[in-house]
Amino acid sequence: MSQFKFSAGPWNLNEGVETFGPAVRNTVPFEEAVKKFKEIGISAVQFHDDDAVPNMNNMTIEEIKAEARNVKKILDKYGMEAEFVAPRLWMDPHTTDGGFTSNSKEDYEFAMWRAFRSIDIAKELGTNRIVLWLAREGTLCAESKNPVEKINQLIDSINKMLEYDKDIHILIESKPNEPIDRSYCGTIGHVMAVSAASIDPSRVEALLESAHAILAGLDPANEMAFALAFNKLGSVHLNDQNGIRYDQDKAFGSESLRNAFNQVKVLVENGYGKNGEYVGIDVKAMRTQKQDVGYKHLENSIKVVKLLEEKVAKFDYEFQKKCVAERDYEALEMYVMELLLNA
Ligand code: 3MF
Ligand code: MG
Repeated sequence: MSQFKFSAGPWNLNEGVETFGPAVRNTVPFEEAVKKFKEIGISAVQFHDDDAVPNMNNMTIEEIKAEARNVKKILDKYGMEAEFVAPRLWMDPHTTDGGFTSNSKEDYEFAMWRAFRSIDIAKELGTNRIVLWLAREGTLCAESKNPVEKINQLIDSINKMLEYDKDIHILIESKPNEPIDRSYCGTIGHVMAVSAASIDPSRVEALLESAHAILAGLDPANEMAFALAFNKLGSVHLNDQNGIRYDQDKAFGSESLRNAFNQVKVLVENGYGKNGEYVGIDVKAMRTQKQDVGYKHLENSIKVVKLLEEKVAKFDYEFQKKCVAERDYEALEMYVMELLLNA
């Protein structure tokens, strides 16, 4: 049992493509993925705009909406929800230099078109959450963009989305780098500042992914706490990461169990999920994994969340208070280690 609702995206059943090698697994057809998600305890699907409506660039708004309604039927068939829609602004030739911060007017307009269409798709899928992972909003060459101008352009783009639909909430997924060198929205602090500068801060929230915090050299639980302190943690992407290197999206808790424990602890203690927030699992299967077991990373991550919820339920807050009163943090730390080790 878990107190949380879980979500995942079709990309989490990845084919194993990476920089130095091609796909090693077949693409799982959408309906099959939805079925599998349901079977392993996931209750909502995360979407990129073109996961829901492939070839959307060549379609009219009405055609896009109609296609989204077909996807909604598949979700309904399995009693699944849509958590969010995220414009995929990193694959298309129009977004080679970013979208909202592109130097090209035409490419900027394309990015806004995709952002508005993502809102249309979200409404059809029955969600008011839009996620912006600002993949290429930043630079590969520092001198190529005026950073102050571009950050204001980004805020302006978010305002246009807020104006386009009065009901949508925008969740910014911070990440410091990859695929670009320097991102304009690298941490939850950046997201909170952008939110505060927007025309409706109550509708601009944060999505914290564990691996992204680690890539920024920060502690994921602490990043979640920062957003929670402002009542703005709209979603999380749980996973793990072996230090500051390429984005690994490993199974949750597989590298740092104590960090994972503290992420679950901060979510439980702050009633995360009470307003319908999902615990997203954004993990990639290892490239070595064979086709038929290409979903275990998801199943294992959910299992780890549940086991850690049990550990949190056992956490002895009286003992913690005593350690704090005596300022014996060594004792508290050892207690946590023994709790996690079942010692
Ligand atoms: C990249 C990510 C992305 C986002 C997704 C939804 C492909 O590091 O984490 O996954 O989560 O685009 O915003
Ligand atoms: Mg993510």
